[in-house]
Amino acid sequence: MIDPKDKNLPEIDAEDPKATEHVKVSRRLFLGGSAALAGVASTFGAGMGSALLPSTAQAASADGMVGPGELDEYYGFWSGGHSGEVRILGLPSMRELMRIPVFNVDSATGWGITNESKAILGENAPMNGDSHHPHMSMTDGHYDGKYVFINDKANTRVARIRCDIMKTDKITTIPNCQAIHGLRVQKVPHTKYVFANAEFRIPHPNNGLNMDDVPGYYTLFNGVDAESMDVAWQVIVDGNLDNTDADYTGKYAFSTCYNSEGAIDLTGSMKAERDHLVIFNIERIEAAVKAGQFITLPGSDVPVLDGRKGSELTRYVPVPKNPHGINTGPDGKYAVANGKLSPTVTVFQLDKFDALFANEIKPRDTVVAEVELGLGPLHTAFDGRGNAYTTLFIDSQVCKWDVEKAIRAYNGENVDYIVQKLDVHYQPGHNHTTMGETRDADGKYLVSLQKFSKDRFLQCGPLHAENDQLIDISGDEMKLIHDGPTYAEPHDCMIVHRSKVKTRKLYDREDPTFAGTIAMAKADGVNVHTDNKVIRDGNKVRVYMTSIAPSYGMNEFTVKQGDEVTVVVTNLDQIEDVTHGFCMVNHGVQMEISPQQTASVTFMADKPGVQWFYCNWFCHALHMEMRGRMLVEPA
Ligand code: RUQ
Ligand code: CUA
Ligand code: CA
Repeated sequence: MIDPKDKNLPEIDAEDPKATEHVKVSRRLFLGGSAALAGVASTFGAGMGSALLPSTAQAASADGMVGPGELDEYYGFWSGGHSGEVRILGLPSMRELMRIPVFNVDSATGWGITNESKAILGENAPMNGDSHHPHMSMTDGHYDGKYVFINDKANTRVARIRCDIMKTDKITTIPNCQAIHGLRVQKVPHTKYVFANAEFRIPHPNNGLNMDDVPGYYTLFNGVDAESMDVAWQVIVDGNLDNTDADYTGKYAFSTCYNSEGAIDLTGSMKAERDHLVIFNIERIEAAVKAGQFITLPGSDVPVLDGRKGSELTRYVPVPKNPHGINTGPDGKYAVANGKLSPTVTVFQLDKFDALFANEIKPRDTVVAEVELGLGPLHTAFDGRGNAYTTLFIDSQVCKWDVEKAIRAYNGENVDYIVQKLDVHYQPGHNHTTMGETRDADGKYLVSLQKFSKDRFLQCGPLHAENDQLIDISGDEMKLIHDGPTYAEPHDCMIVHRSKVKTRKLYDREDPTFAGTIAMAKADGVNVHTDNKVIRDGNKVRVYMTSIAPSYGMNEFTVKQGDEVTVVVTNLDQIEDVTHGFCMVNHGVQMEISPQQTASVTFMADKPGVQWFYCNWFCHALHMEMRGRMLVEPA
């Protein structure tokens, strides 16, 4: 299963007894060292970073078991739903490896507390979020390991995570709309745009003067520039926007709509037998922007184009009924819309879209199959062998079906297109296959994300975990191999082979996420990598300190009551995994400082007397002793 030549494997050769011994000795020294104490720190110089890597490098066995110390084959990126974060799981073990705070406050890392994270979040940013759809940037339809993008339905934002450090580095609030839901990337030729659906229709301008003009409400489809994270353009649509996907030519993106009725209540949004898929012609949108055929809406200068029915920028294809997920197959031939209130999926043949936009065929001529699978189809995944896997929410099943056979059946042939139905527990929403949203779909595993776990786990009160199940799809039959409880509420996930992801072990000292802090230090005449200094600037005090396990470069500093204090800590340790923290007791601040990182936090020194600060990331045998005093002189 694992290629020993895989560049991503640890540098230490597990077969080499000396290397393994080296690891053991280093680990013992590092975690247990009671001799040498402070001196231990200085023995960990540069070049020993690899000493802490696992000593074994076998991966999963065929049944999905990944033993202690063994590495997973895939990174899974899970949205955190209304927790607002993104989580990284290893597959097939389903072990949670990391959490990436995005639209939430994170006490452990100081996300939402540090100056660096506040600069990314924006001043006065809302600190809640609802993240649904994580998707990695692509080049020519392959994951390129650069970024993961994620929507925030709660506060109409799109965020970007840098995959080299697995931290959020940009967040954009989308103007003129409410609730970004569906999000996908342009797959080909590369991710120039992140496509983002604004779900809810609102009046324009939304100033309280036209709230009763419900037919006049509208919403917008957004193209966000993946590099600058600026909104490049917005397209007004009929109906609302639910999920979205893109094709493998780079020409089209398409979104489902469940409220073509334009209703403001539940009954109204279920009236029509068919809603629609709206297809966006990216080239025409770009040309229209270039030609200046746009308006702007109050409050932003983003070009806004009219893509309502009759526009040359869009086409509307009727689809039954309140459709939800839209998923492009890895061969680029078809996309599947999932019927939700209809037991059907609708299969679009993507190479017909050119003819549709040339007015040579009718919208429904792009549909090559519309077949029944079961109750409540929500999302579809693919294995790269011609099979599709659709979640059936109401039936609590995953339905495996053969796409080509479904097309033949739709054309009147007597073939059975359903391959297998597997019970899942319970009520699945999204599902995802390994590499399944790229050209590299490898058909090994399917993850089915269930909204309910009911009796699957020990009870923990009225609130239940969700249940993410791992299914082996490598053979002819789907086999359920793992139950994975998750906290509220992963909506979606995305599974990337580990060969696609290259992370840093230490920070680059010039990393842009804290470049502003280093520039501030320079202006103060401070080199954060060598200096321990206190700079007074009126009633603002900037405290620059280094850290090497197990001590800060400064044992104490003195300020006056009422000062605004900014503490900047630079972690000089060069050993992988030796992260320090900084917590000022009774001041509501703490943060992570990983090796070679600089981080800062600002607070009011409003209490006179001795105020202890300490390191809150376990870094050394003398971690408890890694502390110091802020001496606050009374006003
Ligand atoms: S949605 S359960 Cu927010 Cu992706 Cu379909
Ligand atoms: Cu430094 Cu704990
Ligand atoms: Ca509807």
